[in-house]
Amino acid sequence: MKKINHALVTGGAGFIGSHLVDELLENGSMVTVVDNLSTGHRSNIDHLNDRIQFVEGDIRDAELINRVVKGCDVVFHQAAVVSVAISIQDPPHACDVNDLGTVQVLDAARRNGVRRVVMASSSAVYGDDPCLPKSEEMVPKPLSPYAVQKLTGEYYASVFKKLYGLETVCLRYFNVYGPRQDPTSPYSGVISIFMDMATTERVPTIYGDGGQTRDFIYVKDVTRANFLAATESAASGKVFNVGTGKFIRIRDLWDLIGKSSGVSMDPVFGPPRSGDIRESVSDISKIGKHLGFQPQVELRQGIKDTLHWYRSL
Ligand code: UD2
Repeated sequence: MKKINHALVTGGAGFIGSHLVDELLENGSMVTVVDNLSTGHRSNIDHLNDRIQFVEGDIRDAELINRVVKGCDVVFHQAAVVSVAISIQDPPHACDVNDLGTVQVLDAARRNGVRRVVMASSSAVYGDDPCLPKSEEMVPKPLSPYAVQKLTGEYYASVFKKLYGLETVCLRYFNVYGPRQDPTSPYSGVISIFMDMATTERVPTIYGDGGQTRDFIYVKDVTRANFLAATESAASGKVFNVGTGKFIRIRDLWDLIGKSSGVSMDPVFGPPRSGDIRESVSDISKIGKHLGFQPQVELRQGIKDTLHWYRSL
């Protein structure tokens, strides 16, 4: 297990990135954050102002990214256009950020002696494959520009390892939730939207019959997976699912959030969202075997903690 001396977190003012910064500081690392604040918020890292170096800037800016990566031994690449819907509305923009941006980050890393890059990938690469649970050996079937871009990032990671000896690890996140997830866009994570509805006593909409399943993982478990991916030697060159291996139906999720928040409201059912995936659950045996990772936060507990945060806003 290697220590992380100085980490660069791209997208470190975002939902997952900012929790990762918290985790790195708790583990005694120095941290630099680069974020263009397009979807991230300064408020996510305000509490760390005097403990990190924050650089407002874009990962596509080669001069900037080469400058900020200097002296870092690990890069956590979280910055991206994270919305599948936006990638469908504007594929060139999403491609520019998600692919060119990723190549700039990888290139800056290999030019400046970074030991390892840990990349945020997505369960989106599996598409709607009916085989369950989704395991890393399955042939990817991307269904959106976003999924293609995340898969392309994985291929670049593998090529940079082979060509330049840069250690890379790709983490395929399933549905991540927790404090700081922004509920304000219609494409925000469903847990953040349902929490917002529950705490303001508004009726949520369930798209379709609510029988679709998701594997929800608490953000702190995701940051721990990132930490292990950066420090365990067995991780280098590999792709891992980051999920819980458990699933819940969306209509049961609303019941759970309603119960936890003490509201009892029937949801409205709307038409299914186009391109919605029906079943999603991860196989986490690979990350368990190679990194010793096991999720620690049960959905019920994670929802309680997240609700506590939404109520404090
Ligand atoms: C997740 C990721 C996305 C991509 C994708 C890959 C999030 C926020 N998004 O999309 O980035 O990786 O997985 O497959 O993690 N729903 C409702 N009512 C609402 C909002 C959502 O019923 O108000 C449903 C929605 O139709 C879907 C489920 O809840 O069936 C989850 O939706 P989501 O947007 O949280 O995440 P998902 O799985 O579509």
